[in-house]
Amino acid sequence: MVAASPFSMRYKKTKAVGIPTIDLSIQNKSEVSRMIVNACEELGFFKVINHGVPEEVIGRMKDEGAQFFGKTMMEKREAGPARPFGYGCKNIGVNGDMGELEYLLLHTNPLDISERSQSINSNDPTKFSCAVNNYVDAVRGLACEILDLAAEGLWVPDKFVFSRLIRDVHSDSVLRLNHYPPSVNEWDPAPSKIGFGEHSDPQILTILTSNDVAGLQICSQDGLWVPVPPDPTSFYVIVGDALQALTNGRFVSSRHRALANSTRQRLSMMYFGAPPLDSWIAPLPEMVSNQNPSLYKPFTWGDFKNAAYSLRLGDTRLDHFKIA
Ligand code: GA4
Repeated sequence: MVAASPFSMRYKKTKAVGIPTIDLSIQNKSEVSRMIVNACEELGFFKVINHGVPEEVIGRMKDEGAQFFGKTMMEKREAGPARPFGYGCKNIGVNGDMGELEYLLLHTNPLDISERSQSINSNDPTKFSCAVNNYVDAVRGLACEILDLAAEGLWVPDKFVFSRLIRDVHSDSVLRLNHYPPSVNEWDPAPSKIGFGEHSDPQILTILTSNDVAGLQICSQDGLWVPVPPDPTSFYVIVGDALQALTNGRFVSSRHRALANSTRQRLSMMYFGAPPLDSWIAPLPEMVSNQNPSLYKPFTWGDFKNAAYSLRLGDTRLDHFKIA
């Protein structure tokens, strides 16, 4: 008899919920802004198509990722432990969270990338750093475009109020490549394993893509898990905690998780757009009124990040910054 997975008892039901798809090539920009605002308010999660990120830029980054994860464990460990940046296997963060995955965490600062490239692709470090820098430039541009449209849709007079934070040269943005090895085979149809546990992203905005293997799920408003169909040509956009705070709770940071239950390996790539460590995050004055008083105390991104790392992956860390 096959023993029940320790995780299977904790599963909530899954549900077919429509994930908004937003076509960024639509000429009517106020319509696009409106759709982005709706998606950020309802689910904090949506898909963008016709996003303008060149296929080769995505392809080169995926190839570098696949090449890295195909190395021996000893070679991968040369990239250094992911504390905070480098190669990680199963351990997530520093407080005992675990998942069925291995990953590469990189700061997006070009100097950090070029220093680390040597140990990640010693045959051709420049090829690796070029792939990462081009990818980061492209997805940062996409994140900024989405944030500017969101600001317009919210009727905030300063259109660049969000994107400025992640465009800053001192931005604390991060790139993450996750590799979920195949976890089941036809003779062992084991119950789903948690690849990366339920959580929200602490940053402003996440831009995610993957290969064509399923696994990502998002939590709907009524607490049901919604499977996200993989789409290697599109990007999924995830509202982070910092954007929820900046919009005084009008946008919701989306809780999500990844299952590792496929016969095929899953590779996903996430850009997490974050402000500089000393940037202040507080609800925008335009989002606050007598009817909607400020929900959060002002905090610096550095304070918030420290709180995130002192808590568990699944904790709702914004609660610690709520005004009582
Ligand atoms: C979730 C989003 C990003 O993957 C990440 C993660 C980070 C890590 O893996 O080191 C954290 C997690 C993430 C949130 C809470 C803390 C920090 C693990 C963890 C338990 C890189 C990030 O910035 O926050």
